[in-house]
Amino acid sequence: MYYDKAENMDRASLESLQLERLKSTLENAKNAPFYKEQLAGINPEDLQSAADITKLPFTTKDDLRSQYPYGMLTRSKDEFVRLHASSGTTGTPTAVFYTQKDLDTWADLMARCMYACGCRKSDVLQNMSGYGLFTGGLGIHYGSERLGMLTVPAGAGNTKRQIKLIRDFNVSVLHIIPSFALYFAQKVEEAGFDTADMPWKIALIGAEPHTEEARRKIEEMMHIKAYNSYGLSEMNGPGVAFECVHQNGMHVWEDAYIAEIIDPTTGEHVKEGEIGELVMTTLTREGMPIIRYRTRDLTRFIPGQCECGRTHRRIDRIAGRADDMMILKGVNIYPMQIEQCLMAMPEVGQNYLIELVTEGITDQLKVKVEVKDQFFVEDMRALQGLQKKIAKNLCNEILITPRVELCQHDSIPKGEGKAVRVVDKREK
Ligand code: ADP
Ligand code: K
Ligand code: ZN
Repeated sequence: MYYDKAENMDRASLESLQLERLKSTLENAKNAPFYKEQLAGINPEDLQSAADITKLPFTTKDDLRSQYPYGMLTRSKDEFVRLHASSGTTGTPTAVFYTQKDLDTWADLMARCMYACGCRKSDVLQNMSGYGLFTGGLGIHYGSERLGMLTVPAGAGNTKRQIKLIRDFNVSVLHIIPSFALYFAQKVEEAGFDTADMPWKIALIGAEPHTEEARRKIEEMMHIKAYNSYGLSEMNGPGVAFECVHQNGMHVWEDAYIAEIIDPTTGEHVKEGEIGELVMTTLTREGMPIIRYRTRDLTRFIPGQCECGRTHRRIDRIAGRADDMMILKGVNIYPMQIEQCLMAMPEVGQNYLIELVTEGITDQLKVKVEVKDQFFVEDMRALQGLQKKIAKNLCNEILITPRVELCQHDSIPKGEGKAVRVVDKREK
C-alpha cells in the first residue's frame, strides 16, 4: 500500500528517528565552513527531542547567497556529482550540490510521492518541465525511473511535439507546471483532439503557487486528476511534500525533513493549524545539510489524520510567498487571492496578469484577464457588464477595486517556466 515502510510509522518512532537524524545532521553540518561558525556553541547531544530544534539558528536565502558557491559543503568537492540552482524567482539564484548518495535519497523520496498519488511502474510519465539547472527536470526524471515508470524526457515547450509523444507512447502521467497546464489543455483542443480521449490519468503539478480553483479547472479541462507537488531546490527540489490520492493537503516526509511553521516576524511557532512561514531542515542529506531554512513560503499544518493512513503531517497548498505580498493603499494583497477569485468565474479563461502602475500620484492595481471566446463578444454592454462583475468580485476579495482589462484568449504572453503573475510598473 505504501512505497516505503517509513510512510506509516507511528508518531513516537518517527519523532525519535527525527531526533537521531537531527543529531547526526548537526554533527555532519559542522564540517561545512558556514555551520562550523553558526553552530559553534551547540552540542547536538544536548537536544532532548526533535522539538528542541527551536534552539538552533535559522538559515536564510541570503546566508546561502553569501556562501556561494561552496561554503555550505560538508566535504571535498570531489565527493559531489551534481549541482542544481534555484530558478531565481526572487533574486540571485542559489546553488545546491548533491553526492551520489544524496541523489539516491532524493530519487527514493520522489518515487514515494508519485506512488502516493497512484503512479505505478506500468505507467508512462512525460516530464514536461524544463531540464537543466531547474530541479523539476532531473529530479522528477530520476524519481520516475526509480519507481520503474517508462519516462519520456520531453522538456518544456513545443506543444505539438508534446501531444504527439503523449499519443504515441500512451502517456498516463504528466509532470507539468500548473500555469502551463491551463494553456496546454487549450492547445490540445485547438490541435483537434478531445482532452477526454487522451491517454493521461494523472498530472503532477507544482513548482509555483496555484489555487484550488486552478487545480479544479485543470482537472475539468484536461479530464485528469491533478496532484499538488511541493519542493524547493534548497531541500533537494520536488519530493518534499506531496498529495496522496485524497487530495487534501501535502504529506511532508518527516523522516527526511523537519518542518516548522513560524510567525515570520517573531520567528516563534504559530499555533497548530495557523498559517505562517514554512521552515525546513534536512535530515538525510550528507553533502549539503541545511538547518531551519526560511522558505518564505506561507502555509499551515492541516490538523488531524489523513484517510490514507500515512502518519506524516500534511501542509496546506502554498498561499503564496512572503515576497509576493503587494501593499496597495495600505492593504495587503496576495496574487493567489486574485487567482482564486478569477478562476472561480466561468467566463474567465486560462491566464491573467497583475500590473501595478502609477497614475498621477497614486498607485493602481490593474488586472488583465483572458476571457473565454464565447464570452468575448461584440456586444459592448455585455463586455462592460463582465468587466464590472470581475472588478466587483475582486473587490469583495481584496477590498480594493482594481482596473480590469478584458483580453482575448491566448493574448497574454505565456513563458515556458514559472508564470510571472505580477509586473510592477510603479514609479519608485
Ligand atoms: P525559486 O525560489 O527561485 O523559484 P525553486 O526553483 O527552488 O526556486 O522553487 C522553489 C519554490 O517554488 C518554492 O519555495 C515555492 O515558492 C515554489 N513552489 C514549489 N512547489 C510549489 C507548489 N506546489 N505550490 C506552490 N509553490 C510552489
Ligand atoms: K515500466
Ligand atoms: Zn494521505
